[in-house]
Amino acid sequence: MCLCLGPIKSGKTFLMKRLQGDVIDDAVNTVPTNGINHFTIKDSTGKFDTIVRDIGGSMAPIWKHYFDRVGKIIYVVDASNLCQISAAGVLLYSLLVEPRLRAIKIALTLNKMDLSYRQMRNEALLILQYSRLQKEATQTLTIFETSGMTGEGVEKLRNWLFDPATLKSATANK
Ligand SMILES: Nc1nc2c(ncn2[C@@H]2O[C@H](COP(=O)(O)OP(=O)(O)OP(=O)(O)O)[C@@H](O)[C@H]2O)c(=O)[nH]1
Ligand SMILES: [Mg+2]
Repeated sequence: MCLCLGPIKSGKTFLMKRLQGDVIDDAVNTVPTNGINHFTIKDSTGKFDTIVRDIGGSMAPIWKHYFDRVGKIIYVVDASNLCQISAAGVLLYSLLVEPRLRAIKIALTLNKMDLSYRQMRNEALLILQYSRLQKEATQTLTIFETSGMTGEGVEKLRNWLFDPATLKSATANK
């Protein structure tokens, strides 16, 4: 099972809609997720699919109830929200120290990269205290730069989700 987590309004639901292949236009508006969305994501050939559970940022205090049998987490950070990035790092740290998540793969996703006032990758990683997190992490972290709005980085994220080297551990835990 794969979870999609991150602070409120970081763009999780929007990004999952994009990954699922929903039509994104001006009419697509997301509402804050006060619960869980399930998205069916297909691989690039369209032959295989997997379910991603998108849990609202407002539910962070109870994310831990959904950690059993998790193999992967897509952790979404809003790179345009300077005030939120360091809090996102603290929240990520709380996942890294969770015993049930010790051996998982994490896609650290710097999102909303279409916005001109976003933080650049290196600055965002600095604010997240990434090098410190990485030293302590037992998990494998991979960094992505994405935009649910333009679709940037979305195919790379899809390939990570279906990477044969990591898929086995994720499906074994399904
Ligand atoms: N410019 C830009 N805006 C985005 C992007 N992704 C999401 N947004 C906007 O950010 C807002 C929040 O997006 P959501 O996908 O609902 O955020 P969320 O992380 O699911 O929020 P919660 O469900 O509250 O945890 C919406 O108004 C989106 O239109 C993006 O890549 N670029
Ligand atoms: Mg949401």
